[in-house]
Amino acid sequence: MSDRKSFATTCRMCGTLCGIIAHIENNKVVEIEGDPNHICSKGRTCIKGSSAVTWLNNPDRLYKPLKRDGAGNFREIPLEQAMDEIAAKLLEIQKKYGPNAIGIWKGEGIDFAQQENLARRFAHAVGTPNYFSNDTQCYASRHIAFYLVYGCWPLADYPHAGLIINWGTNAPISHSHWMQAINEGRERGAKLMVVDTRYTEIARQADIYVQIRPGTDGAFAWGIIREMIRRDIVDHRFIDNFTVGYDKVVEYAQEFTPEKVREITGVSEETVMRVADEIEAARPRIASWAGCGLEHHVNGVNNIRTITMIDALAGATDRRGGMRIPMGFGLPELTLYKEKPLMELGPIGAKRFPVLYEMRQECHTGMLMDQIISGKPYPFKGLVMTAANPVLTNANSAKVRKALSSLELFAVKDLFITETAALADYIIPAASYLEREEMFFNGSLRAAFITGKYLDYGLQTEYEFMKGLAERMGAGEYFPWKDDHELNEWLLKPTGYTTADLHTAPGGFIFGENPYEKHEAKLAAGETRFFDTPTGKVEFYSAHLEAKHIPGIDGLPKYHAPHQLADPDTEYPILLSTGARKQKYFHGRYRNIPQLYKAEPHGKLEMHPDDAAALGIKDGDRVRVTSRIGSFETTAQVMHPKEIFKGSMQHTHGFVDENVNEITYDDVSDPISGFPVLKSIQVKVEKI
Ligand SMILES: Nc1nc2c(c(=O)[nH]1)N[C@H]1C(S)=C(S)[C@@H](COP(=O)(O)OP(=O)(O)OC[C@H]3O[C@@H](n4cnc5c(=O)[nH]c(N)nc54)[C@H](O)[C@@H]3O)O[C@H]1N2
Ligand SMILES: Nc1nc2c(c(=O)[nH]1)N[C@H]1C(S)=C(S)[C@@H](COP(=O)(O)OP(=O)(O)OC[C@H]3O[C@@H](n4cnc5c(=O)[nH]c(N)nc54)[C@H](O)[C@@H]3O)O[C@H]1N2
Ligand code: SF4
Ligand SMILES: [Mo]
Repeated sequence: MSDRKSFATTCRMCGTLCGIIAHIENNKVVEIEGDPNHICSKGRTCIKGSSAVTWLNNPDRLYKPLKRDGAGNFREIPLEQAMDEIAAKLLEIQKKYGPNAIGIWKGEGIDFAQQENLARRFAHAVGTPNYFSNDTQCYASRHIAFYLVYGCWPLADYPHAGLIINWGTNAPISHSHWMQAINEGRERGAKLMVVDTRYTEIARQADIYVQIRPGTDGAFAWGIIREMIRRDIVDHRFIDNFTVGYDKVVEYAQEFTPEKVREITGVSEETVMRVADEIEAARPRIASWAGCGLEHHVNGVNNIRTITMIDALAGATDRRGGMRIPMGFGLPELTLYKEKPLMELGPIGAKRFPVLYEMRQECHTGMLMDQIISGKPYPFKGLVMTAANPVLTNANSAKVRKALSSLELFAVKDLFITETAALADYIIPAASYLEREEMFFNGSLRAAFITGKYLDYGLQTEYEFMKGLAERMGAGEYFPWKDDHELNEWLLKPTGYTTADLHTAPGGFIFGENPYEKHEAKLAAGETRFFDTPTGKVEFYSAHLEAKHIPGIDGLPKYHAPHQLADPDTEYPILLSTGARKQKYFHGRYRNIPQLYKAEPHGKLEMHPDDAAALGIKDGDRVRVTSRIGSFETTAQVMHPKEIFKGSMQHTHGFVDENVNEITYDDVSDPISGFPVLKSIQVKVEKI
């Protein structure tokens, strides 16, 4: 007899957090559909969301901990024994090499909110500052850019916008439910402008599509700013009362004449004028979003700072239809950076990338690999990793494999034996997102979302895993809550709400209103600080950043040509962009969902027909791609001339047989964020 039960919850097959209804029979998920009551996704899902049924019931899923034996084979061992042995080994390493010789790394599989903060808490609880995550290749660069300018990350108010600008992002594929809000705005008359090096799914829908030379968005943005100043279509009231550095902006922008912009970016003079026309018509209702297409360049942070300055100059900041300033929820701090900062223990990367550490408290995953191998400046020997697969996702896969294989202890928590888990000493099976209660918060909509433990296979949640290790390592006092549920009640306590309240509206529990123009209210109340930056104002110019004395970086986000243009390597004449998202996959994930894998089993090298012809390559030919880091083989996909910027190619990551990270550099990075240049790798391509 069927005992079918249905629960409204949040999809975690990617980070977009759509609302789903999970239908469960006999402790098994049998169907997933969209939750029409979810305030953002409104009933829509994507193919990954519904394919979770196949993924979560996959016969390869792990239910028993595994330990590698002397011969290199994995054998099942009891959970308690695995936890005891991992904790004992971590303690032994700390005793032998120092407390900072261990660390924890969380990946995109559990990104954000409490799961991320739990990993941070765990590190500091057991006495090491070494917390790592996928965010040294994702998001942190944008976070730094927006926080430098606004002290927060303002969110696009698409439904009320007059002009929507998307830079280096492809929402229909990467954040499909955001299209609801974009379309809502467009139905009300908003224009859509897309800036991308490739003619993407969203570019095909745009009113204005700007094809730009990779890594030059900053120059284009300065050209737009120059034209805004020339036409005097900036918001002087906002600028005078709420910003610093405008005079410097006016002076520097003069360099970026339309002719110069065309030379640098390949974007015509007419396009700059057309964009200024649209800004003039729509201001202040300008809502923009920067994707990871901008952050994976050597000048990423400054390019993002520049494009977001357009919004502020147009007066869009915290205006209806512009860029909403999010509000907090007053939750208690789960991390221990205040109680136990542990700076004296040298968080890895904090010296070389001080802004990354100061603004994100991220240790640097690329530098970790070097440190494991070299033992310098201090030995690093034990790593706990959860929800990540860096063998496929970090730059320079060969180095990642070498480093992770040489650890004295490498413990991985995952649902599957991934390419990375295969290198581990221990693998602990992970509970999935339908097997734990967790919360998500949207500060722009002031809404919270809650999930529940709707399946139970006796598997440890992330919280139970970290609590279990911390207790065995003598740091149990930092994990006093019995389980995720108790932890969530503690987190909610100051808000006056309980998890039961949130469960009344799993598709979005509204805490209250997030009013527009909060800076105006502050001014009216006589306050002098309006934004959470060092000056309390929107900072076009950051004295704080300038004082870091990073070579080549001053307070204004000046445009610097990316390395491939400033100092081109003639041996590797083609510019390879990597990692454009595929609808079916999520980074290294979901090739084990047969119906998705069958449709797209292999990665392909997208190229312009002229570049293909010059290399004697035809569509479908096998090719070898080589950079100074390594090489890999794949299949050529010759595009329509409009589809990709001539001279550049693109290959998505996450494919085992065509692993593009075999050739990505781990040693060229944005000097502010430390991000590797995953969108600008110099390569050569030959037909095999
Ligand atoms: N289906 C699916 N969805 C995902 C993911 C996934 O793996 N699969 N990953 C998730 C994660 S973790 C993230 S961070 C997000 C990322 O989401 P997005 O930021 O939307 O990333 P992409 O869809 O790859 O789009 C990046 C675009 O930038 C373009 N680009 C490259 N270089 C430049 C440049 O110099 N200038 C400009 N203007 N454009 C450039 C590329 O051509 C590409 O179209 O996606 C998330 N969503
Ligand atoms: N060349 C190139 N490389 C890139 C990028 C690029 O654009 N170009 N993009 C980068 C970006 S933006 C990102 S975010 C990173 C992502 O890189 P990773 O952090 O490595 O992300 P995934 O490949 O999604 O791996 C997530 C793992 O978590 C597991 N998992 C899923 N749910 C759970 C859970 O609940 N608990 C646990 N313990 N495990 C779980 C999955 O099985 C999977 O193995 O990749 C980066 N890599
Ligand atoms: S976009 Fe797809 S995978 Fe991502 S949360 Fe929504 S339904 Fe899930
Ligand atoms: Mo990401």
